[in-house]
Amino acid sequence: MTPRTTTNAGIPVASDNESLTAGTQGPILLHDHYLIEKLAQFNRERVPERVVHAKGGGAFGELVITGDVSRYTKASFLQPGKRTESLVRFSTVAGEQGSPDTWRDPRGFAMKFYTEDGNYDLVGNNTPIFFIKDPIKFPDFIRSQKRLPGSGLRDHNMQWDFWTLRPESAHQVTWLMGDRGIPKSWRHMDGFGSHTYQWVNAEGERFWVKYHFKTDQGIEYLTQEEADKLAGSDPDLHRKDLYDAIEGGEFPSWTMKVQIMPVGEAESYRFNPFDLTKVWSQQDYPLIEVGKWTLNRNPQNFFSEIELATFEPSNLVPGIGFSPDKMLLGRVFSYADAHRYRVGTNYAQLPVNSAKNAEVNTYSKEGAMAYDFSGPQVPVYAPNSYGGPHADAEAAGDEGLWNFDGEAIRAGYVEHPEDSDWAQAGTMVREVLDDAARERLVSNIVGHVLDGVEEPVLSRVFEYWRNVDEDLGKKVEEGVRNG
Ligand code: HDE
Repeated sequence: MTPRTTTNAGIPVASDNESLTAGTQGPILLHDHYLIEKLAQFNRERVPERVVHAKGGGAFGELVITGDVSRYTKASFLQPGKRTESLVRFSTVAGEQGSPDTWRDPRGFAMKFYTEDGNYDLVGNNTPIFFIKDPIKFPDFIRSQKRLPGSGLRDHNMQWDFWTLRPESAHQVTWLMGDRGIPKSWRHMDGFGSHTYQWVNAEGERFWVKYHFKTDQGIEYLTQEEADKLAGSDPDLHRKDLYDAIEGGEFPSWTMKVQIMPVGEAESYRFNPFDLTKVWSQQDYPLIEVGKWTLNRNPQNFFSEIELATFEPSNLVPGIGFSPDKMLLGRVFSYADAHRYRVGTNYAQLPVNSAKNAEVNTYSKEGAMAYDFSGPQVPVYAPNSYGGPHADAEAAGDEGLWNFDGEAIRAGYVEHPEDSDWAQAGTMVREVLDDAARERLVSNIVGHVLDGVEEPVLSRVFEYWRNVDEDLGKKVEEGVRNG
């Protein structure tokens, strides 16, 4: 026997097929409140899409710590043998909700760990670097990747105008235009925390850390031609691939590793270790295995568990802290602000976002859709004499502080000996890519530039790639000139 349809208030309804009218051809009656409820609710079914990373998908899983990094961090969920429930949302960056999964773009790799010390969010991408190094550029950067103000069309000339005017973008653009720019699926790509974070161990010693999630499925990518075809025939390819893999019991996993830098080495390192457009060489700081992260449960409801899922770099648990990476510090404000706007003041009370394995004793009160509340005996202010929650600096850890001084200034990062906007991109082209990958990189760049890039941007594109690598630049210019 199927359940009875009711109104939102649980009252049985007469029909889902006929509206209430005066006689068979009379006017619809205003007191057909069920008709009104259905139409009014329907008008309000969408929340604003994410201003970036709008198109995505996700799943639940768990992190199991198989290594021992206790000498670097006291974070409880990172101790040997610990098992922590997790949520991930993968996404593209510039496309709107209806855009194809196979557009060339970095992929969001947003992880939430429901730890006993509260939710830890590691909101990364499938690349270890980013296009810019100061958050003040982010709105400009994103707008240059989206749509022209007049026609509402995407525009490669606008993209290259921005990139060639901000040379720090070269490393990330080299990644983007190469094979990693279009992963075959979310299961076949690595994830990165990207930023430098701080780990603090039980003795209060501090380390700089970078996170890597190496796919156990192997790295696989789509060529531009394959991706263009699939954008039309199967625009939700990646969302479907992950869902079907998990439904079929083929649980994708990643091996979590970290690079560790003792805080004292940062100042003399050959690259500025806080500059998000740079990586730390794995010769200098080898990867250390931490654990196994497996996805093994699909969402029951896409809207409530994935569309309304919120991740914030400010959700750090004791034993993990911030770093002088300005991009990370800019994000600390932006994400919770975005959630208050997009989902609502009490977004953290939604089941998918709630700290399900920790006790929440917050003084946040009321606000729209307040669903959770403390008992009447709990004071709504601190300090108080009536047993209300108290802040505990010891438990909170030192939030990853660091030494700094100086008057307020607007400046770039301190240049380290080998810092340059081009060096690491050039190293990647010459030492990481093989001949075939270099050829595909040239062809992807040429194809992208031929689609609408014009002077004065065009000459800057050729100079940009010559700065990355002389031979690459030459090939790009030849390809475009003969295109
Ligand atoms: Fe984001 N980013 N971002 N971003 N980002 C958002 O938050 C922002 C950056 C990333 O699946 C927004 O909830 C600023 C780097 C992912 O729900 C917003 C800056 C990296 C997701 C925002 C950056 C990311 C977002 C939009 C420059 C990789 C999707 C909606 C300082 C390390 C998370 C939202 C999900 C989403 C701000 C740069 C990754 C607007 C200000 C670098 C994976 O708050």
